[in-house]
Amino acid sequence: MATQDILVPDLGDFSNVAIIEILVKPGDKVEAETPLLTLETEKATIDVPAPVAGVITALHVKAGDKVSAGSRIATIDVAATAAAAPAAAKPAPVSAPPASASAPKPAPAAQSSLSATVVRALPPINEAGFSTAHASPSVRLFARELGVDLGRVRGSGSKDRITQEDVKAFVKAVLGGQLASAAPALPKVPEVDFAQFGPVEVQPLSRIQKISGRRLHASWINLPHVTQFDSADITELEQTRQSLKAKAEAEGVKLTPLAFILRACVKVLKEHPRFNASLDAAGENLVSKKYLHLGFAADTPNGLMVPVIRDADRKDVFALARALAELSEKARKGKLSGAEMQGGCFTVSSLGGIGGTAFTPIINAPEVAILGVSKSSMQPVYIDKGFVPRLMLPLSLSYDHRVIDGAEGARFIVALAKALADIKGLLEPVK
Ligand code: CAO
Repeated sequence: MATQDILVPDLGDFSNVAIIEILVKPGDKVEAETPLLTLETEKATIDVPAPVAGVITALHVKAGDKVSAGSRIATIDVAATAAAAPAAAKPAPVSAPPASASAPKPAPAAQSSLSATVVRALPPINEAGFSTAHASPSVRLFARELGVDLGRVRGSGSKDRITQEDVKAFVKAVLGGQLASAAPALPKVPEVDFAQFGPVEVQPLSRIQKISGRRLHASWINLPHVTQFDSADITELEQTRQSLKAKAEAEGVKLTPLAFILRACVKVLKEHPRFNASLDAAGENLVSKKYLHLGFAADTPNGLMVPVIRDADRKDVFALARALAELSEKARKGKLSGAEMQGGCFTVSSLGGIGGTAFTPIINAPEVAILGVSKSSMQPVYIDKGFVPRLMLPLSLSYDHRVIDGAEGARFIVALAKALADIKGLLEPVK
């Protein structure tokens, strides 16, 4: 047995870098350049490949450990021809190769029939989505070999990183019929050279617009949306809000209608727990959440953001108003942390401060429903054989029809309108 140690190669400016995935185990036979583990720097993920062929006899690190150039990561029993000096692995390219360089290679003639079946069954690779997917070079290579579009794979690693297991699970789901397979690609919008019709100016979308655009599009094409409309009588709510406004302001809180709307959502979500759930990746199980974090759409100079109010069910209207103000201020200043935008169960998008009578909000998937709120207005309402002026708030509830039936959607919005009309209930102390 001729063993040699494998060391972390020169990592340029990086040191003390976390290992996020170990790709081999003792006893594995590896070729030179087989990825052994994946490191994550602040800027990218890097695979450390085997410098020589052989059999891994020991691993000296585990996922989560931090390493620098020269750290011993594994011992390998090298093939007889290999050099016996300690081997420093050569890092794989730090970032994904550009789309053009990574175009799929023609399938070798000897490719197994399984791979060929997989490639035929899978949806075509969308290069834009593939290149921006969060995955290490080895996972990218693996996905390329199988013809998997990484843009469609949901990552289970830290920061939603896609692992090799996620790619395998995706392939299994497609082959098992749980996910859409090689359905025809979406028809393309015609490409037009606008300059031929008059002067134009090209401005890049902001990073946030690109991210939210991709998510909205994913939701729009993957979730069967239904939007249910209703309106709530908020006459008493508004009178009470006006009477409490000064007191709230003295405590530094701006009491807007949205705080009451969020409180009403909490009450109704508790009575309709199916709305506080998500489908799992395979679309086979409903994951019910035993917590209640509410997202709300905020219009910011950089684009649409959705801050999340944690444990909204433990907050009264004043605490909700305070959280709304703090998070929307942070959103506008671009100071929201990642954690402040994660974990939402249900989202409210309020355009009531601007105007409009109704709109059809897009669900913030994988949530299953979203409430759109438009501008309240005085309306003649027929009560006790006569028309009376009431302040009516238009509501639009979009839901995922795979999870919510139409009757359930209607029950939810009716219950919400009832909760909004009951100001005493909204101001009850939080249990
Ligand atoms: N009907 C009538 N008036 C309303 C109202 C409604 N439904 N909702 C709010 N208003 C009023 C408020 O009472 C306030 O007036 P006063 O100062 O007289 O009380 C005014 O409109 C402005 O409210 P606001 O916008 O400061 O506060 P808010 O709590 O209603 O909303 C926030 C906060 C962050 C949700 C909001 O500023 C925002 O960004 N909305 C846009 C959301 C969005 O873009 N959604 C679309 C997403 S999909 O593309």
